[in-house]
Amino acid sequence: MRKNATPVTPAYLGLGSNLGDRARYLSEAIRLLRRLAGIRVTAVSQVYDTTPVGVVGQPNYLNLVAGIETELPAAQLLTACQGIEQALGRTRDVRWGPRTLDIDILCYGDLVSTNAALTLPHPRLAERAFVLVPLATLAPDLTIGEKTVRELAALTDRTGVRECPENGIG
Ligand code: X6L
Ligand code: MG
Ligand code: MG
Repeated sequence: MRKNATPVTPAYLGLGSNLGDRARYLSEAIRLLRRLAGIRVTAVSQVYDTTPVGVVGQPNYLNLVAGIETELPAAQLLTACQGIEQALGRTRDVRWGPRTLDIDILCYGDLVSTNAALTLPHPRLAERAFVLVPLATLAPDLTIGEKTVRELAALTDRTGVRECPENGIG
C-alpha cells in the first residue's frame, strides 16, 4: 500500500524563443522537461509565431504553453526551469531582450505568491495574448484572479499571434 505520497500539483508553463532555431529550442525544452524527475508533461499547445512585446525591433517569438503535473515545490520548479534555460544557452543580458529560451511559470495550482523571486499567478499573464491564446486551448476554465482564461483570451488583442502551420512538438 502506498503511504505518504508526495502531493502532485498541476501547473502551466509558458515557453518562448526568438533566437536561432526557435522550434528546436522549444522542442528541446519539452524533451528536457519530460526527463526531469518530479515533472510530468501532460499537455503541449500548438506553436504560435508572435510579434515581440515589451522591446520592439527584436525577432518574432515562437511561443507555446505546456501543462504539467509536478511533485516539486514552486521554488524548485522555478530552479528547474532556469536550469533548462541555461542548458539551452540563455544568457542574462538585456531585460525583455531576445533569448534562445524563456520558461515562465504561469500558475502553480491555486498558489498565490507575491514573492519577488516568483510571483504567482504570473503578473502579466492576463495581458499577454502570446500566453493567453495557447493557454486557452489547454485550460479555458482555469481561473486567474476573477476571470477564466477563456474570458481573458476573448478580451485580448490577438493580432500579433499566429498559429504556425507546421505544428506539433509533442
Ligand atoms: C509596456 C511596457 C508594455 C512593457 C509592455 C511586455 C514587458 C511584455 C515585458 C511591456 C512588456 C514583456 C515575449 C515577448 C517578452 C514572448 C512575445 C514580456 C517579457 N517575452 N513577446 N516579449 N513573446 N511575443 O515570449 O513578456 S519580454
Ligand atoms: Mg517571459
Ligand atoms: Mg522569464
